[in-house]
Amino acid sequence: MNHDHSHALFQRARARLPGGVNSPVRAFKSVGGEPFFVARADGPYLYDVDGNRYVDYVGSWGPMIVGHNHPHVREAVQRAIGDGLSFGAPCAAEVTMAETLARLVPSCEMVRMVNSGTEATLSAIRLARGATGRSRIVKFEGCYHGHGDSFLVKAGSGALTFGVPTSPGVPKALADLTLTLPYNDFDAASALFDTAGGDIAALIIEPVVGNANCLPPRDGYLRHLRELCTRHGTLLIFDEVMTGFRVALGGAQARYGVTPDLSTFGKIIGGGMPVGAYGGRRELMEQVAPSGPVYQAGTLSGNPVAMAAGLAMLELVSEPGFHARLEATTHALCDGLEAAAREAGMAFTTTRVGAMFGLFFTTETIVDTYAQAVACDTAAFNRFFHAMLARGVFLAPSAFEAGFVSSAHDEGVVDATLAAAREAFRSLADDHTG
Ligand code: KE4
Repeated sequence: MNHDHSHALFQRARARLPGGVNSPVRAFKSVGGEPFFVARADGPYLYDVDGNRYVDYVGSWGPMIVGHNHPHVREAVQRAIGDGLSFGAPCAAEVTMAETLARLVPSCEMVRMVNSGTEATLSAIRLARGATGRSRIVKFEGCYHGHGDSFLVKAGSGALTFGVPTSPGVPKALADLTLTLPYNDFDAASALFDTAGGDIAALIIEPVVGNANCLPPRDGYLRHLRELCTRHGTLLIFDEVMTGFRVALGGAQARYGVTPDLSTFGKIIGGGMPVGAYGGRRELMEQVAPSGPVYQAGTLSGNPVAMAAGLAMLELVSEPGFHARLEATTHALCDGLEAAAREAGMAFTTTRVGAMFGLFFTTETIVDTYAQAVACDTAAFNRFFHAMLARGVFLAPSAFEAGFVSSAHDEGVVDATLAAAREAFRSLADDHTG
């Protein structure tokens, strides 16, 4: 594959953008090499500036669940653009979005639109602290909730990838208010609440972890956290920025039957445009300005073009059987990858929840803890990443990210992916045997 134009662009980018990117995980720092620059995207494919085509399993990190450039989304945006880009005043589309989210996620009687997942989670935490009068929060090692100061403590995603789970610049006084727990550890959660439960404003969790690779919750774990929070007056926050509308139409809370007090969203609800949201019970949300004292605002919140994109995508994901078909695609992909690895004699396994999945180079058959994820052979993953990229398949450029399928990933696309994987695993095995 030729990458001359991407290389030239990356040289220019590094002169004016930190690391040459506008978001760290795009830089390929953990997998090595240089990122390709995208010229356009369509269906399951990305096309780079050198004319190379890739099957895309990143999907803009989750939003592109109906594939790129879907006509229903594109036409909705084109219509909205014709009426103007931004008003700074209420418009009907943001009311329709709020009503749609409340209908699809019944725990969200009210919502507030923001412009990113980060804004959604930091706003939800501020609301929880304001509503409870408490300051401490609990998060989980390896979970990533955006780059808000309170969350950059043992964080996942890029923070974990680059080995800086607790970022410089976060005052110790603030970091000390963030308590961390190991994911899927029932006893550790009980012990923490026994000692500090009365001081904890909120527990925020990715109900399915997607930022330390993909780690599903153990049976009963989310319910255990729900019971602990209820008992101690702590607000349970499901960060569904990634899982929302992906692991089920109603998100992880619908899939696992556990109702949080607050939920955060992003990605899919923007249809590819910058959107986030947080929501919950009316008596909580009415404490947000201007109906209540907890301040939060945003120039472009509820932007009419972004609302049009998100509403069009939510219409598509609401079609009967959408998530069942996507889950079947995920299983076909992951079963095929495991079979290809076995044929090549590689120690490899996968996790899959709805339309998201995780790839692990490990002898473990079940991976559902942060410790297991970080113990995997990341060097092998990095070699696999490049072996697949060279064969036209773009996986998440980090061993600590989840993968995503879309409704555009049809049987032919999955078969082509698995053909590339059989070659890639064989090349790894050949390298391994020297
Ligand atoms: P944004 O601020 O990036 O829109 O959302 C932050 C966020 C919050 N919560 C969860 C569960 C998330 O996964 C994210 C962002 N996800 C990463 C992917 N691991 C975004 C990719 C990036 O940082 O470039």
